[in-house]
Amino acid sequence: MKEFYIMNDGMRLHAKLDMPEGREKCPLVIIFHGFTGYMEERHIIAVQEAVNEIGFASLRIDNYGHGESDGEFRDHTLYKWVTCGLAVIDYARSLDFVTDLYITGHSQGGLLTMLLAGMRPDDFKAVLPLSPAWMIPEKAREGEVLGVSFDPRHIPEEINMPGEIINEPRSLGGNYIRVAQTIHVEDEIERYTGPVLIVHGDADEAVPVEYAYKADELYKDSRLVIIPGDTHCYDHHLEMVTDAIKEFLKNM
Ligand code: FER
Repeated sequence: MKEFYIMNDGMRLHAKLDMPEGREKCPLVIIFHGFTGYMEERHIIAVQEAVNEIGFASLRIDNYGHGESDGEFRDHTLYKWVTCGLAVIDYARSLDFVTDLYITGHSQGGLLTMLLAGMRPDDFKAVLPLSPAWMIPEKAREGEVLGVSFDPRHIPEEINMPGEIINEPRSLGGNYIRVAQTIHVEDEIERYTGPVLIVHGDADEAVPVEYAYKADELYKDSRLVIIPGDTHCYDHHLEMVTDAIKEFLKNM
């Protein structure tokens, strides 16, 4: 494992590169965590280990305002995550050993995966949004984030996130909402016509599984794997998630 920082406009993004055994050249999977998450979460490590096991390198990232990267949680927005994501892709493309590039992300990281795929449709052999929280922009326009309601036309300076869905209560700046309101995920779905694997638990308490069905319908070339009875972070059948990822990647 190699631990380092990728720079984006003077800010440090904490990164870990894990290589599969005995490979000189191989594909690379970029892996993003979700809202309030970080690269050492159980389900993120499981994805990393799964792809390494089948001969793919992995690049885990703590995104802006999360984990050991620079920036405050309160100040993060989807635009900041997108520009950091673009810097990570530039870095990954500069690596000599990389044959093909893949991108995956969980929840808000899954939404990020969908946005980046639409922005750079030629860069990825496939994209793998895991329980993607792609309702965030739509909900922000309707006046809701993480179950907290507000007036979508008069956005508060600060939203206090309750500690039920995320690990601890946290405060989020109004710019998060302002930015989210401008994003139209359907446009980015339309711009990416390559292979997609969507994985989602049908007892997800944070992102309704209906969004997975809807994304699967809209993508031109997607596979949907539903994990029966499982939660947002796959508390019950994480191995079904990693099996689906391995199976999909091995067939690329
Ligand atoms: C929300 C529901 C889910 C939300 C964020 C999420 C900011 C993301 C969860 C995750 O990334 O794990 O309303 O609003």
